[in-house]
Amino acid sequence: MASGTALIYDEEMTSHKLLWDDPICDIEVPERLSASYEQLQFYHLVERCVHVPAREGTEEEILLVHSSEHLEVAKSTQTMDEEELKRVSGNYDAFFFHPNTYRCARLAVGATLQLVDSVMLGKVCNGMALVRPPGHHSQRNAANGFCLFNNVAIAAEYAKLKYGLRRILIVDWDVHHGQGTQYIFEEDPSVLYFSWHRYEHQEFWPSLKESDYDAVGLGKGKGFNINLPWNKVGMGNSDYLAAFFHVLLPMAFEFDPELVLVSSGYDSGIGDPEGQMNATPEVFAHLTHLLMQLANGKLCVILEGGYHLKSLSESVCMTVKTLLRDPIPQVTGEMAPCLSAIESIQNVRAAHKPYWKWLMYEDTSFLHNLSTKSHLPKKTNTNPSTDHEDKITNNNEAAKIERFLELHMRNILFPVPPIRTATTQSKASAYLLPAPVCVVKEMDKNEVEALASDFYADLVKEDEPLHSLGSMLAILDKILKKEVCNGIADSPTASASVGVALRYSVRFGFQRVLCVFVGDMQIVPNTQDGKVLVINICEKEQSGKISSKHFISLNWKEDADRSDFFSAALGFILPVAYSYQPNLIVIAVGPNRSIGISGISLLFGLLQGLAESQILAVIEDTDLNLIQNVAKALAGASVSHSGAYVPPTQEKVHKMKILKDQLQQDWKMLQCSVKDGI
Ligand code: X5A
Ligand code: ZN
Repeated sequence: MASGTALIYDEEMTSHKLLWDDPICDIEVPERLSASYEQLQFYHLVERCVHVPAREGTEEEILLVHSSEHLEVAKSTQTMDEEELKRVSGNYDAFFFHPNTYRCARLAVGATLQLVDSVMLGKVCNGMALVRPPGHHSQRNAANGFCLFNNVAIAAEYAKLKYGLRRILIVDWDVHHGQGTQYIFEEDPSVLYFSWHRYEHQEFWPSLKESDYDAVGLGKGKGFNINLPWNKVGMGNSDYLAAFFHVLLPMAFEFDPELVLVSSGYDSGIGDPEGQMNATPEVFAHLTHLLMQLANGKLCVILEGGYHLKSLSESVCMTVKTLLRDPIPQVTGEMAPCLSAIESIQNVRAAHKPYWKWLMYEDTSFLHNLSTKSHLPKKTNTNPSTDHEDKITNNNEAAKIERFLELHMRNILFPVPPIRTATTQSKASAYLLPAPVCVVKEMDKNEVEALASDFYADLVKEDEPLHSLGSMLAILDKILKKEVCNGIADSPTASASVGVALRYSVRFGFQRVLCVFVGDMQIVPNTQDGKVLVINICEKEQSGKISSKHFISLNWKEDADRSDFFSAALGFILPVAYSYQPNLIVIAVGPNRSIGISGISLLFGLLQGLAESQILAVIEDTDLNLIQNVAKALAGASVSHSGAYVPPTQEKVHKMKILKDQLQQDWKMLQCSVKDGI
């Protein structure tokens, strides 16, 4: 199993620069690359990565995507004087040539392919390439939007050819539409292309009809092109996360890619003059983390845009830190997508309904951007947060960016516990648990009594209390002291142990503890004060325990081997959890589990994006396979789910909808349509 993160950077790519006045192109500066790299050095991230050298992409590789005419024009610019360069540049929409541009563009291609090779050959698990010029606007026969060769598109063709890959996902989180990439793969079902982009009803560059949500691909490629147009500026963390939960991730899990490439533009981040969006650097940690759950962790991140040097470089650092599997900082801001974002999400889901099984039973319908074309009548109880525009105009831009940086610095420098995963399962760990799992001693009778005797009496039967608490308390104590990040405790009575764990952590000072219980749960902890949110995943509705804001009963029974739980995990549990923003997560796996190991490990993987990855697992089952998989997921090893996922039945989709309708007022990240919420 590959581990490690590759970093590719070659200073020579800073030599490509604008030689004359051009107010459109003058933001694409060499400092974008050097500032990002220097910030990585500042946070000591460079030395933690595997250094991989760049190389020049070969002509043959460039021709995988581009015409020989295009290659020849590019090649011919090497010996041109300034006047000629200016003239050739003028043939394209927003591009400039420098005598070294051709060389840099070949290095950008080669760096990207080096990254793909490192990941595909198992030298590393994932990585990032810092390249210039960027690629995603570049087309078969044309430079465009600062891009000469389409680095990511070439990488996808290369991976198909060299490694025989049949399913590649390209996630384009740059704020511009990668129309070049769309054109290249429009008819290709082996490449799923997702792009969100500032669109403003076709007002924003490149102002194309085919950037809208109804461009779903052509011919055999129908359904494999996903456009999520943002029709307002000011989109933020919650809008981006909602797009992942309700559009990209379910499609990506159904698609089941063998490799994920990110067209990683940070002009979608706060402060960027092009994007005018509000997402903070932390959100890129979350997006990265979520994508790491796919393709067995094989994730290649390739730089595209990003023009606010500080925002860009901090976001690059968040991305690389996450690839290195550091804990994920909490996202800031109210967790509720805005109305315009929900409309876009609703429209793209409706457009894709014919092509994706997970959408088959969803009742999607087009909204056609009512609120943004003409204004929706405003009712008093607006469900989604109001649109961003008012907020933005009222806010002093500079003060806003100052605030984000201050919060961000606190976030990125937060202490990382010296040990990632702890367990008390010494016997199993000796030969079964993955290496980074550290074995700690259970608490003995006296220690348990000293710590918890005043609040377990009603939870634990007299003759067995210490047995069930020693392991859990030892791990929880280490998580609370930040000596470890997460851990697995075994307990013969999981519900009782969890009851004690919740009381203990609330008394310790945690304001929000998320407790996910898989299996039959005997004891419902007191959730009245909102300091605990329980999600109980079980086979049957338990009598008298109907869902309320802080106790959610999710009845879900899976087939033995094939998991349909991904749809509930992505479309329900994650949105609720992100809305709640827990400080600690307790996941209990009890008896009579209704979901399989694959679903459970997915849950552990996904939830690590929350609570700074502080998760306590309490496992009643002694199934070693289960324990091993949970340990792997907690230790940050990528878990293979390949082929395991199937779409949910109509009955389950229906049940989920009822629950969503009931809870979306409280947990706003659940919203993905506006027609009945407002
Ligand atoms: C890679 C990238 C933007 C081009 C903007 C032209 N290109 N107005 O972000
Ligand atoms: Zn861009």
